[in-house]
Amino acid sequence: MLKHGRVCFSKSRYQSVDQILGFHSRNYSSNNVSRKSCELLVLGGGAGGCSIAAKFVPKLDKNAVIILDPSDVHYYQPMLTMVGAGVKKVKDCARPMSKVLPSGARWVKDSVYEFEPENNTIHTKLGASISYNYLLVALGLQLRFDLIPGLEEALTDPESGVCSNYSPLYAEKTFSVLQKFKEGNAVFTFPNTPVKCAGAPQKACYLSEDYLCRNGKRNKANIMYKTSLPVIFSVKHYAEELVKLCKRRDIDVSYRQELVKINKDKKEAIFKLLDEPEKVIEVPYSMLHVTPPMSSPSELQNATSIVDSTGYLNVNKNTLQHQIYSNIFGIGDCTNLPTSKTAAAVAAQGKVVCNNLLSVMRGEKPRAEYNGYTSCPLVTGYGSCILAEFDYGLKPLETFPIDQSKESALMYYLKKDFMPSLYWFGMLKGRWNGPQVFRKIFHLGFGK
Ligand code: FAD
Ligand code: UQ1
Repeated sequence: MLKHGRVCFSKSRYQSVDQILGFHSRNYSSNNVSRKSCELLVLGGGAGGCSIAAKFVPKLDKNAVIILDPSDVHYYQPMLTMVGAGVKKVKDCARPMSKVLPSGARWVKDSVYEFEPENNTIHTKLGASISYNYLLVALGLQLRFDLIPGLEEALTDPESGVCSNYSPLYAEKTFSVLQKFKEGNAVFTFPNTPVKCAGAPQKACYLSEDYLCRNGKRNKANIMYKTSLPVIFSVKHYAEELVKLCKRRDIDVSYRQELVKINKDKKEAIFKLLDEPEKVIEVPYSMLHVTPPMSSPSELQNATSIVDSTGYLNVNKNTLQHQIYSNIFGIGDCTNLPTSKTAAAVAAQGKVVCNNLLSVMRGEKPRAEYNGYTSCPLVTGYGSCILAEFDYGLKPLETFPIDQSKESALMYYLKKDFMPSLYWFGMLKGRWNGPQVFRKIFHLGFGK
């Protein structure tokens, strides 16, 4: 029996951003038809869902692909880091969903509510049922700002000094907090849950530190990076450089500390010491950049027959096929793939999902294998970036024939100016499968 709990803070927030931006839905299927069916049902029209739908539309009959997503807006989330630094605006990250989804697919503007995998059917929030021959689950992550008492109240107060690049609602506030900063502690947090783009909390910290330097306020600021993790970054090759960078720039890094409460009126953040769980510390702040706890979407967590014990879609880590239901595949942040959750990882997973789903459709075994490739452009300042790329074994898998653990201006401009086009015109059109081809060329055919 599937459960029906709904705790989806992030979705309602996203819809209000849609309204702020003035994007209105059009060109989507009517929801008053209560039963639909299709060859391929794609749950989620984000980075993974949109790119896979774009790959399959030309291969299948017209209207054979249905994409289910409630959001009017598709966000290029990696750009939110640059929004927080004042380099871009939220409107630069946003496009109407109707314009990015492939035109040969049917978009149903609704949310999955309940799964019935044994009958190849899902049920939606608005009461429709959709049956499928094949299912792709690409639901992303749910932001849980609500789990930290005082956080939502502080985020919506323009004078609180509390901000977050993780939501399009608050990313521009990061820059306004920086502009208003006079003196005191600037604190950056990393929660005690899996997150998307595990480098983004650090990027916010480095860019803010650079901003304060360039604006003559650095000597009045005490910069603190407080992470729940025991290390600054999971891959040693990059972690060593990042630790040196923090020392050089006088960024005070504390490990195994989790933000558990905000006292907005006293401008105090309460952290739990994870290795001494009975202890908390109170940290006064002038600026507080929060990376919220995250989880897989509630609807997915409730579908106990298709998720693992942590609530993520239970897929084979190499083939991306579901561990129990052979006609279900997963991609991206909502899966239990043991790699860092990024759009770059999704791009590399896309080719594997496409090849393996086509094999299964032909009655063959899935043979393509994903190696865990993921990438995180760790922006370290206005004009510098460390481009981390690695695999399941946490071994560097670098595209360019240089040591990418060193800060580079080229990687900064690649991230700021090239990646957005690669995303909108390559990845979302189903044409970008990650940099493997270039890695092989740059490493004269010897790269993995
Ligand atoms: P998403 O792209 O989040 O898409 C999920 C979709 O599912 C959404 O459209 C949502 O509306 C929909 N959905 C949710 N619930 C339901 C439901 N019940 N029914 C139907 N649809 C639903 N990655 C990089 O590679 N490089 C970076 O530099 C980088 N920086 C980042 C910085 C920030 C601040 C953030 C927030 C992310 C960053 N990422 C980066 C991560 C990247 O954006 C994600 O990993 C990527 O978008 C994941 O793709 P996805 O398809 O799994 O999920
Ligand atoms: C990437 O493929 C990708 O998806 C489009 C990103 O998200 C925006 C990235 O941040 C990165 C770094 C990659 C990897 C691409 C190259 C060229 C190294």
